[in-house]
Amino acid sequence: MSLPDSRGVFITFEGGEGAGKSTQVARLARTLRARRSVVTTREPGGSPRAEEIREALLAGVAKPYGPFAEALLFSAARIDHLDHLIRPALRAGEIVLCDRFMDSTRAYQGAAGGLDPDAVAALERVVVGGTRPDLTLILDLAPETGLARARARAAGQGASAPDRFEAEALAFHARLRAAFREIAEAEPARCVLIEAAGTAEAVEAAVRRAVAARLPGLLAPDAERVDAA
Ligand code: T5A
Repeated sequence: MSLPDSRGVFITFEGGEGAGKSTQVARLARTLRARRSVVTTREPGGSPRAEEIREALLAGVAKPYGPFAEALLFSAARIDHLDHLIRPALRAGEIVLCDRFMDSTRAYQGAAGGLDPDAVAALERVVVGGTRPDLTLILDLAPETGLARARARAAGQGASAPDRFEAEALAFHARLRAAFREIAEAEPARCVLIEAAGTAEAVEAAVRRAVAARLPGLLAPDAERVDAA
């Protein structure tokens, strides 16, 4: 369900570490910008105050307090992000492409972190309310591959240590993948599972197909083709 006064379109990208979400947000934004005004954003973060909370979360500041405290901090960031960026952009009729959103809390703090699903659902109800994504693209990839991609990128950027969640054991990442797949299965009207093991171009083509099929007003069917750029 979208905001009652929303004229925009809200698309979220989800998946495990290094699945290619940021890459695909940028590629879809480039395609859509030819037609409509697009805002790209991310969670945690997306607004100045939420970006401050992001730093603390990824540094592991909340980890000792457990998954409920972490979920509360992700929620605090989400409230600010929704109020200051997402809802205003949707009201202005823009397309909002968001790298992670509420499904990451379900998967990371809930399914993989062990937080009671009722607590996750209650938080979602009060924090997200009616601002549900119109479409969620879940990039599905073996965690070993995603973590290797994330590590290679970090090495290229001179970063040495993995962040709070990259540092979790492989079993945690396997639970994450299963959780995202379950979300896609449980909410087929909102979610599309995208096979993310192929090249960035192949994944982009799958993303375009999903957008053209689910939101036909945004992308003409022939826009599924990825231009050789
Ligand atoms: N979190 C977040 C929670 O626990 N709860 C929550 O509620 C929320 C919102 C955010 C962390 O916070 C957690 C989840 C995360 O652990 P982050 O740094 O934003 O931290 O982490 P990620 O969202 O996982 O972002 P990553 O950048 O690690 O992954 P992406 O965006 O999925 O991947 P991307 O596009 O940056 O690609 C990674 C590398 O692979 C290459 C790219 O060039 C890049 O080098 N690549 C490919 N290589 C081969 N083939 C392809 N198809 C490729 N696509 C991209």
